[in-house]
Amino acid sequence: MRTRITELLGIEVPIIQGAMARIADASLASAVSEAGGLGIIACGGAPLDWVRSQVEEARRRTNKPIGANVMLMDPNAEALASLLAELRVEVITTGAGSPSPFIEMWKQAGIKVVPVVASTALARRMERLGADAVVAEGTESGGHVGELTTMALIPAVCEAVSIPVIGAGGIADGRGMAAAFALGAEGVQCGTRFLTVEECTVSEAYKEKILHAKDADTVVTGRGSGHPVRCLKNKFARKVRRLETDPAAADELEQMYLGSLRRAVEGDVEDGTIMAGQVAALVSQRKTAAEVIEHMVFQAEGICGRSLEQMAADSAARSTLA
Ligand code: TUI
Repeated sequence: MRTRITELLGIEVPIIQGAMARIADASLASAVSEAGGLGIIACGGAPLDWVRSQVEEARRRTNKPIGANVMLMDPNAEALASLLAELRVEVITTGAGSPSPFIEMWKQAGIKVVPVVASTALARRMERLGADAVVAEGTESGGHVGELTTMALIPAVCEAVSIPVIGAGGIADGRGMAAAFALGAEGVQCGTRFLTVEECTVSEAYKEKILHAKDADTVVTGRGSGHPVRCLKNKFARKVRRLETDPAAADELEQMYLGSLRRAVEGDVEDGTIMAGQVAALVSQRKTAAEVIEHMVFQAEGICGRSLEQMAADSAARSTLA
């Protein structure tokens, strides 16, 4: 299957794995890449030597392109940006901020730069600074979220820029993929769908929570603090939401967040932050990364009637005419 995204990134199917901080390591990323998509090593919150070792491990496991993600609120972002330029991963995605200071360096290193955006303003700025594509991520996604829904954001970003757009947020199967392509995307990014795959090393307890989640089981915490995070409802999220109504509890909340993702990832799913998108409710089977990818493309092509590839070609033509 070819779209501007597969050609740009040197992959076989236009599906990229969302970066999931403390979760997406060489095991998951290499499995997704080996299956023809683009696997991404999530560097958020990780020490530099861990990042180096995971990129090296992914290289041992696959010869296909590998991506890495820089979470821009990470205090280590600058050092990480340089390390990734040195390691020459094929693709860098970014989140939770603007990667403006690093784009030039990454381009110089021959790396494809794909910022995740939650607004047309950032998408436009990224195109101007030389980004190769953008991920338009709606608020249905897990983790740090923007305000706009995927349904509103994808077409708005497609109209705002000429570089190809990857849709994200609320996409976990071929129905979501077909919808994203209908809105103008030429690729999709899925995070939550890959949480429960065999090659994902997150704790069994975390996987079980995703597998049993229902549609109304996610909540956004931290809206008041400027760091809105979508996660599954649990004891921890309920306590956070209670304290958020008390302005005097701001410091206590800050303390509570520290280490809360790590706790959930390691298995403490009552007293930690289980980041997940709204589509957790659609994820009820474990599968392998390759099975997820194969089924998604099969289902999306079944729905489209005409091929996804044609829809993407139409989107590409529209954007170059604009
Ligand atoms: O970044 C994400 N999702 C994430 S990052 C993350 S790690 C984390 N850990 C603990 C607390 C908080 C986060 C978990 N999930 N998605 C991409 C994304 N970026 N969504 C929204 C944005 C975004 C929002 C505002 C990007 C830029 C922005 O403003 C930048 C500007 O300068 O306009």
